[in-house]
Amino acid sequence: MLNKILPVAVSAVALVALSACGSSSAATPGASGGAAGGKAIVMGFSQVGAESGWRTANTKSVQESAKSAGVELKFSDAQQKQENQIKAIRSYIQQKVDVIAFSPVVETGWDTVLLEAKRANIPVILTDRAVDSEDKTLYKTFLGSDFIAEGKKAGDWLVKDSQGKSEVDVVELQGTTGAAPAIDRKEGFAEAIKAAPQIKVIASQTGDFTRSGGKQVMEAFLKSNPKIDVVYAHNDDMGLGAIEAIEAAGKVPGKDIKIITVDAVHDGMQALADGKINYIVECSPLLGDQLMDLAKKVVAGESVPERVVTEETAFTQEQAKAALPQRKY
Ligand code: GYE
Repeated sequence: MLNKILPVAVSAVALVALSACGSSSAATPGASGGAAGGKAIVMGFSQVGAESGWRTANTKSVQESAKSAGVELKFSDAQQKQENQIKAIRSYIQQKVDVIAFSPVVETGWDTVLLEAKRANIPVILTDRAVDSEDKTLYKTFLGSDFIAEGKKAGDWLVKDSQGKSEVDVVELQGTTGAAPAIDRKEGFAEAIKAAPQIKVIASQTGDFTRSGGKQVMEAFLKSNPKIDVVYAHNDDMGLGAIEAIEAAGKVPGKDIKIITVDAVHDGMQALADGKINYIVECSPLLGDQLMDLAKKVVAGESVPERVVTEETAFTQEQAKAALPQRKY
């Protein structure tokens, strides 16, 4: 939107300057695009895709915050493909944007393009997901959740819930293969359930963070495993897909098979309040305001912390009922 508005606004100023004919208008230097006079920061943002409710809320947050912070946002959706993100970043470098922000779909394979940005003197901010790179100078800061802690919270709840039980068989629906939240949520959960040897992960596969992926993988799990006690899904959408598969198999989600998910987006919280999910670990998608603040600082050459961690909680069914009316996403 701002992309379109800005050239119009600039040409309007240029017109005024022209019609002022002869008088040395103070508006002219600004109109010709000089850096002085509070020119809006231009941010190139490469989003992962539109795979989940979380992602939709995150995109909305970034777009709204850019608008209210007066940041001109160039936005592109990579449809969950790394090659598309690399293309978008290269095009932002060519366009000489002031700052690049992106949420890397997977952790590895970014060094070359990030080096190109660094050589062009364009600062990079990682938002939501991390990259796995030795070279920490390739980006200024990383804003997002602690995904290992999220996985631990999910596991801790299950350890408590499994007290006194003889064997608890878990199937895991993993996020996108190679993505930071998939790797870390798996790791944190595995760490926590070590405390209860009766908990066993009997199957674990990716559902790509989508509802349809979660449904498909859960259908296959149900066919090949006669006893499933718990589903641990790396996000709400895959958990919601699993609910459909469980119901289609004639079982009751939340009772016959317990479900733990991560995110706490609206549809997940509704299913939790309805008793179909048993526990949700929150992961906030509302990163826009903090991202714009960091961008302004980075562009101004101010120092920023190399890691900014999002604050989050977790919800039981009762807590979801109480929280739902005030949820923003
Ligand atoms: O949990 C999931 C989304 O990177 C934290 O990506 C994000 C994850 C989120 O698709 O729903």
